[in-house]
Amino acid sequence: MKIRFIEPGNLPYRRSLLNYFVYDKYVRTPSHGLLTLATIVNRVEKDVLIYSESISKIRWSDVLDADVVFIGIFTFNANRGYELAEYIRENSKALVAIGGLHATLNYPEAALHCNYVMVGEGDELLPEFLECVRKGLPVDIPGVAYQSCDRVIYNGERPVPQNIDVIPDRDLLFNYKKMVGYNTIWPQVHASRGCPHNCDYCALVHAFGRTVRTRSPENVVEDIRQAIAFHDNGRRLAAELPGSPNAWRVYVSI
Ligand code: B12
Ligand code: SF4
Repeated sequence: MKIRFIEPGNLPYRRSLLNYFVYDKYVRTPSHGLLTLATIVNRVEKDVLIYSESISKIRWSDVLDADVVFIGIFTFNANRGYELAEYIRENSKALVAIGGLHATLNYPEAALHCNYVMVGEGDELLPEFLECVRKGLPVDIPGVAYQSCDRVIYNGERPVPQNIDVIPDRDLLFNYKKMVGYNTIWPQVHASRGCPHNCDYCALVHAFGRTVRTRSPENVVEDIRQAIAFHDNGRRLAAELPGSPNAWRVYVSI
């Protein structure tokens, strides 16, 4: 099957001199979640590629003949994600599935714009989902929601994955390698998921839970090593660190 992932862009909030440096214009760090999921899917499906609108334009001739298109949305890029999903549904035969934090928290809304909404973390859900599609079976598995007539059917939550030791294959993101020399693109490594706190305004614990799950130290160290190797195209991102012209700075989230 031909599988494409899309990270929708995030427009500047308002065009002005003050937001000249906002994300997507000058800070471009593509989704670690989609890179992780594409890496997992690529273990069983060979034709897998991600487009991030913060890195490149989407090559529509490539996307519109895909079998399945996965779109990941946060709240700040949800509208753009819905716009892309509708465009793909109108112009291709691809199954369109939307996932990510915003879709997880608002699956009835997301269901209006796609064939399937994927609720929660996709690491174990995506391979199961693709297995159903491959075999032509109904996708009635936990973590999936969809619109049927005027109702939204939701198959219920699935347990969060405990093994999150995945090193993302950064080559799966179209044009990423070409862009890494720009100092607005930071290497990202995520060492854990979940948060033990429960701040009122934060959506995260609803999606990832209040138990912190960690990757193994060896896996994180190897990821940092690969992140540096991938981003090291001769132009050192952290060359400005005092006293260490060849030092590296990697965004590690714990
Ligand atoms: C790293 C990070 C950044 C980085 C990179 C962002 C990026 N493009 O990914 C930077 C520093 C650039 C950044 C900036 C911003 N961020 Co930020 N960021 C994070 C952070 C710390 C980690 C995100 C992450 O990679 N998580 C780990 C991965 C594995 O999780 P994930 O992406 O959610 O993916 C998993 C699931 O959601 C699901 N999934 C995701 N997509 C899909 C798609 C399908 C089809 C399926 C099946 C599943 C699926 O499966 C994945 C694997 O399990 C989160 C907080 C957090 N801990 O999550 C905030 C967070 C995402 N940021 C947030 C915000 C608000 C912003 C900004 C708007 C801040 C601002 N005011 O400027 C900007 C937006 C910039 C932009 N265009 O991206 C909010 C979003 C809230 C919301 N409701 O959407 C968060 C959740 C923080 C918070 N607590 O509120 N951010
Ligand atoms: S991730 Fe959310 S719940 Fe956890 S400390 Fe930060 S704001 Fe609070």
